[in-house]
Amino acid sequence: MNSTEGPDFYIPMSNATGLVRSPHEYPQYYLAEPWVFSFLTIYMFFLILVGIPVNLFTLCVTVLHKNLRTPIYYMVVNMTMADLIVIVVSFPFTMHAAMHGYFVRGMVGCNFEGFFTVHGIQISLWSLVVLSVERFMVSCRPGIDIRFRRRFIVKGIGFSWLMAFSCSLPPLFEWSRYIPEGLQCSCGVDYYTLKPDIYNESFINYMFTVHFIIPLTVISLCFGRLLCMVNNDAISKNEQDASCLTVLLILGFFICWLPYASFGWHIFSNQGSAFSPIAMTLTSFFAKSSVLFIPLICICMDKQLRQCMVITLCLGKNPFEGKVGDSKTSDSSSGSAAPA
Ligand SMILES: *C/C=C(C)/C=C\C=C(C)\C=C\C1=C(C)CCCC1(C)C
Ligand SMILES: *[C@@H]1O[C@H](CO)[C@@H](O)[C@H](O)[C@H]1NC(C)=O
Ligand SMILES: *[C@@H]1O[C@H](CO)[C@@H](O)[C@H](O)[C@H]1NC(C)=O
Repeated sequence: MNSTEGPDFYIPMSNATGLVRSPHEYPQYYLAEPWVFSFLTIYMFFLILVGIPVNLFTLCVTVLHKNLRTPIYYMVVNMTMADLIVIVVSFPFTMHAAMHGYFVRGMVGCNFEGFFTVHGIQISLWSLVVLSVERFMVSCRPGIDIRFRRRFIVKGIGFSWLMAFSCSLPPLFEWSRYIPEGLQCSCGVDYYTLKPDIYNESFINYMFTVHFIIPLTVISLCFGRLLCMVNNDAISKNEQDASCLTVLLILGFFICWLPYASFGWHIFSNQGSAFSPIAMTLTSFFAKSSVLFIPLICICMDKQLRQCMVITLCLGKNPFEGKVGDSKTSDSSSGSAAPA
């Protein structure tokens, strides 16, 4: 046996030594040294501390500037909102658990943490799908009506929430389940057991097909077209920049999530084999850093958004003097929206 199973946990360590304890009741310091848990606590604290202001600032600037009312920035609003939900609602649970070395809040906390993490991340993933399709349409018909594109994106936002719910809700209703993973201080879905009574196998297959392979395929089909739009002088500079930003957001997302997704799939398809709990936790906590990459990519790579940020930070005065078309929209009220 490579593992110890309980009714609501699966620990990747044999209980031959008699050390293994339920992660809902006892610290898991036999899985890793206490300093590893301290490190995870500090890391989560860092993500919360940086993630909230950076996402909030990006969200406020994007909402406040009228010249940012183009489809891609609608999606930026949707994705930063999803990030904020994950950071504010689910990260404090993870940090608290890492601080104590086990899931202090029991199954309720685990469900809460798992649900909001999966939900938020799925919103970002499906937003990127909708965005890729929208970019693809623009590349086919550059003159396409902006009102049509806006309606498409608004429907796409609704679609992203719907798809996210269809991935995050089932484990709460006994189609699979949320379960502590790795060092037992964060929760993911159950890759570890087949559990026929909760149809676990079918859920994991469904999740990886519908919520990973299909979005990945759609994005890949559009990706070549997106790359062609970057630096293509046949289309307007703004559309080139939007495609460039989309490409970077897609790369950021998959860099964050591919290690975790492949590890999860590996565990699922090799039921019962030994794996390192620390490696599992590393990929999962690395994936959590994806809440930072959307605003950071926007700030570092998108000139238009960065200029609007500077205007907001300068309390509405435009230091570029006319380089950004619509500076009237950034009156003094937008300055007060910037966090101190
Ligand atoms: C820290 C908590 C984590 C990483 C919780 C769980 C995450 C999942 C069950 C993720 C599933 C997936 C998503 C959201 C998007 C990429 C593919 C995926 C199926 C691995
Ligand atoms: C592991 O073994 C010890 C000693 O036999 C026992 O007290 C403990 O409950 C076991 N752990 C689990 C999770 O079953
Ligand atoms: C334990 O893990 C090893 C290596 O991953 C594997 O070969 C073995 O079959 C596993 N044992 C059980 C009982 O699954």
